[in-house]
Formats: sequence, structure tokens, C-alpha cells
Amino acid sequence: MRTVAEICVDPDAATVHEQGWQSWSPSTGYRIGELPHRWVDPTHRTVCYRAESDPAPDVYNGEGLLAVDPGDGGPVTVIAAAAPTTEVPTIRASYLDGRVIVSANGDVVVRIDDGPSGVQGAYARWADQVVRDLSVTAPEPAPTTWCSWYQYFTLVTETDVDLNLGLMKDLDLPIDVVQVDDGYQAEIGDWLIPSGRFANVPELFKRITDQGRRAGIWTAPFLVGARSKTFAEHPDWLVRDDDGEPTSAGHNWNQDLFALDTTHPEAVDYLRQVFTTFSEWGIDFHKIDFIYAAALPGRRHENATPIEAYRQGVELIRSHIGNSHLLGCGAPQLPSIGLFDSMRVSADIAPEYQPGNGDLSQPSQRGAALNGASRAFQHGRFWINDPDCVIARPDVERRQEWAEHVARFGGLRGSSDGLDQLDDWGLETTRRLLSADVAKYFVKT
Ligand code: 9PG
Repeated sequence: MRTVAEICVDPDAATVHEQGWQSWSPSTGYRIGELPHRWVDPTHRTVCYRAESDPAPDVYNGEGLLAVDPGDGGPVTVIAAAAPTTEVPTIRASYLDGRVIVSANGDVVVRIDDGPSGVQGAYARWADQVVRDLSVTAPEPAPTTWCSWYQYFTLVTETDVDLNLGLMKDLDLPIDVVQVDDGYQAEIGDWLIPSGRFANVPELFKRITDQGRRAGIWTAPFLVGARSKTFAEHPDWLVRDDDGEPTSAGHNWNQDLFALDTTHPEAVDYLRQVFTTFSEWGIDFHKIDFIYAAALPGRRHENATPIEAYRQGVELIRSHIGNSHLLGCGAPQLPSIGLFDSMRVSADIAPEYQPGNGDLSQPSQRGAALNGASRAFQHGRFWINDPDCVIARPDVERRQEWAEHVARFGGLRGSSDGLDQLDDWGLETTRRLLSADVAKYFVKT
């Protein structure tokens, strides 16, 4: 780490803004002395934060991006990765004797910004510069979706999807894409083998497209679960530690997770087979999730940096899905610039306002809203922001607040209730949020 900036601040009014590594990493501003949001359970460090970055609890930490508002009316300082799609330095900040001292472990730019709209404005002007430098084309408005996750979770059945397909027709809801989430597949890594709850996955997608809607699917393409057939049959496809053991990609679904080596020719061939098959099934909307896995440090078949391996993996998927819509999730944010149509910018929404264990990377309205606001500047620049789905059924705590958040920050508009669960308010709110002309929400400075 070397010092890259020393900023004089008013300690009673200054704020330090952190931007986390990936979709679910808490990102927000703090008053000096306020402790930043961190993992509670260490397994979430790999799944929801940056595995290789371990800041002390009282040190502010941005992954490739951090901003300081001095609180005295002076300019905002933005410290950012100099080449955000190549190298994402860890940036740390601490307060000492009237100054915020910022250090980084790689190349950064330091921008002194005295333009309007505070930290969001300063971030937006930095992002404008990034997309100009990288020639990133402005995103198109995203289609509206219905997603199976936030009602049915992993227990979703083919019948559940059919029920909702019928209801969205009867209710005449403006849903472009029906996106089947986690649960259709036998295991994490075995994407072409159906779970016992689905009789015929391609036939289900055909019923979706026959109704005039687009078919969407969830995968975690760079994860391999310890229970999967892929893990048992192809241990050589995994990213490995220096000691030759498969690198941990964390733990979820009651099993250990590992990372697919996106530079291994056979793994590449497997991904080609999976996504080509999906295209044959008529799928043209892809939510690719837990994709931080491809950017974990470790040994790979080819001598690629983790970010190179990550981008190769996403570009490979892109090359097999034609003009389909690509939504990233659990995705390192800066390494994803220029690769996605839309991007989850937050932790998951949940019917609960507070996260169960207090960790804001975990499902909760509070955590989801936190990042949706602090990452608003990305919307319309890097991609369409996905603030996560609308859930509007009566058992959702503070549901009006969540609807207001999506109305304000939502680029991607999705519904994720069982449509039979909605009361009048829930249905009208869902209809209103899905009907909005979202292009007008693009933030411009
Ligand atoms: C499917 C879900 C949904 C959801 C995604 C993602 O262990 N974790 O910390 C953890 C974080 C997020 C998460 C699951 C687990 O949710 O964001 O929309 O697709 O996967 O499993």
C-alpha cells in the first residue's frame, strides 16, 4: 500500500464513501468514526466481499473506487482504479489529525471534483470519463421481467412457473421476460440436467415463448458445487491454490463451492455447450450469477490474471448467446464494465427489512436499498442498473418504501411475487412499476 492522497476534512461533517467489490458488497458513505459494514460470518467474505481483501474493522475500504467529501463545502476527492477493467486496486482510508489519508495497492487516479450533486455527481463524472476512454456504448432500456426467485426460491416447480404464466396473461401484466431462477437444475454446475421438480425444461421455455414472451434463465456458470457431477467428473476444470487444492469459492446451498477455470479448453467447451443449448431452447435473457468465482485468485490453465480470466469467461458466454440480454449478478463491478446489458448493483431484496445476521450483504430491504442508491451513478453509463425485483405482496415489510426505491432507482424492472399472492395494492404497484418509461431515469450530470 502506498499513500495516494491526503485530504483536509472537517471531522464532524466529512464522509468517506466506499464502493465494494461485487453486486452484494455493501457500498455507502460513513461519517468519520462510524464503523463500515463488514461480514459477520466469514463464509460470506468470499461469497459477498472480495476474498483476498481483509481490511481492519475501522479502516474504510473501497475496491477500485472510494470518495471523500470533506464536509466543509470543498470539492469531493474520488480515488479510482486507473484501468478499472484490467486492475482493481484496493483503496483504504483512515482519519488522522484533521486529514483523511488514502492508500492503494495499485495504479489509481485522484480526481478533485467541485461539480454539482456531491459524491454521486463526482462518481458520475468519473464514470463518464471511463466509458469515453473505453468506448463503452450507452445501454438500451432493459426488458421487464418476472423472476421466480423471491417467492419460490430453490423449491420452484414447473407448475409454479406455469401458474404465473397463466396469471400474467389473465392480469394483462406488461412482462416481457419470464426468467426461471435457481431450482430448475439438478446441481450447481450441472446446468443441463433438470431437478426433480421440472419434467421438461425446454418444453416449459417453449410455452413461455408461445405466449409471446421472452424466456430467461439463471445460471451460476463459473461455480461448481461439491455435489455436482461436473465436480466429480472434471476436477481438472477448477481454479487451484498454490498447494494444488481447488480454490474455495465459498459455501452456499449446504455445500462447498469451487471456481470453474474459464481458461481451461474443456471448461470453455462445456460453457459453449450449455449456452448454445439454451439458445436452442429459445432463451434470450441470461442472469449469470455468482460470477465473482471466475475472478478469484488462483492457478489457471492459462497464465491469465483473475480479471482477464473473468472477462474471458463472460465474453465467451456473450459469444454464444447472440443478441440476448445479459444480466450480471454477484459480479465484480468494475471488471464488468462494457460486458453487460444490465447489472445487479445490490444485495438481494427480502420480505424482511433487516438482514438476519446484521450483515448488509445478506438478503434484506435495507442492504438492497443501500447499494441501489450509492451505485445510481453507474446506471445508463456502465449498464442498466438492476436494483433487484419488486416484491409487493402483503407479507413484505415496509413494501411501500421498497416500491418507492425501485421507482426512483430502477432501470431493470422485474416482479418476483407469486402473482396469486398480490392484493389490490400489490398488483397495482407491480403494474405501475413495470409500465414506467424507464429510459427517463437515466442519470445525467
Ligand atoms: C439464487 C439467488 C438469486 C438471487 C441472487 C443470488 O450466500 N449468499 O451470501 C448469497 C447471496 C446472494 C444470493 C444467494 C446467496 O442470491 O442474488 O437473485 O438468483 O442467488 O440462488
